[in-house]
Amino acid sequence: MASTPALKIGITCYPSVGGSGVLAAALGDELAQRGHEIHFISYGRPFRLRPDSPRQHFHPVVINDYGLFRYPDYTLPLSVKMAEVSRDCGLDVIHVHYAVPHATAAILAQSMLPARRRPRLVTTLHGTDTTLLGRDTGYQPAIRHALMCSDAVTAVSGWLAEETRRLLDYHRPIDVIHNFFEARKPRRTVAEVRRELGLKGEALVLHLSNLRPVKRIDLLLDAAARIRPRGCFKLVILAGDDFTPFVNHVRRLGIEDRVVVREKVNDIEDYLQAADLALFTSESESFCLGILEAMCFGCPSVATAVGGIPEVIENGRSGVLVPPGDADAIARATAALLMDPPRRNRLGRAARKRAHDLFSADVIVPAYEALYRRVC
Ligand code: GMT
Repeated sequence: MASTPALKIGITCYPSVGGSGVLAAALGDELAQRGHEIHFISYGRPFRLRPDSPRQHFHPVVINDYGLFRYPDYTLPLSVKMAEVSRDCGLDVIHVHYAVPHATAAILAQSMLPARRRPRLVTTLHGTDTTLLGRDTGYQPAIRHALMCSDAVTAVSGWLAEETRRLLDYHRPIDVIHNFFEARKPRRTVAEVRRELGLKGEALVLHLSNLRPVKRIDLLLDAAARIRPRGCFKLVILAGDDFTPFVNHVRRLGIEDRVVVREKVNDIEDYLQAADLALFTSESESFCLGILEAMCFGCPSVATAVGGIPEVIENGRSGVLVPPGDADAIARATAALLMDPPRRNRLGRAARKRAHDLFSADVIVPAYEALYRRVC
């Protein structure tokens, strides 16, 4: 239990498969374990939220698709639910993950409440809310306004904080609070997982992501096709979305026998524990939770040196950074690590230690608690 008084915290996030939702659900879980009362407010239950968690509540937002509207609206019903939960449960803070439209809805919710019942607003920027929408003139002024009205703004990497200052012309303080990951116990053994994947002596190269264009799955596959010796590995893709759009690319490259895909996996720990190496080819990434998830299992990554990734991996110590967009360089770096198990183990050990020292719940969650106390 928390030594200082417990807080009542509303959390709004995208509940579907995605790093910001994973982080928000894990944060809610950790805060609840530390004695705080957590209220998730969203259109769906965060997918990693345990059904039996004490002090964690889920308030669904109902979206009505009125015939008059060409596009269903989420922001208004979200703001109404935020105001309702704030009033009924006496929230101290609403913490929104991903600015659009959550921060705007929270500002509206605040203005619906009498001043003394208004919760404080903490907005956490996760990535494309700055890097993509922050460049869009149809969104930029609204995002900037939402940040100006927040009681605190956080970013998941120093790089993202800098990008936010640059793209949104936002010059108030931004707290950099990196992501964390606490692994659950795998359900199956490594041998069982390898059997399920049809692995014999090959190394398991893992990629996990939501497959969005910034993840450059085309480059991932191109690089996989160039790894030599060809038969030394299998690329296992844990896809947070439908892999069908990439099937033809796999065929064209002739690597059907090298690629195994599992869609919408819940027990990622089963695969993480079995991975020898993780591979990420993103063109932009504010943090890359997948790298951290692998690190927690002593699995080093080969990843493109973009965005906040160099804050997660120290090149040559806890993983390997490669130039973005270069399939040959990615293939060479991956092959070199696959051929050198002692180096792989060394990097893996350093990766696990770094994950524990810098990106564990015990380090990160108190930073959020301190922030809540500051704004309250
Ligand atoms: O910003 C996004 O594209 C969505 C977001 C998500 O919900 O998955 O991903 C971002 O947040 C993650 C959690 O903080 C980070 O690990 C990802 O690096 C980041 N994605 C990008 O920056 C592209």
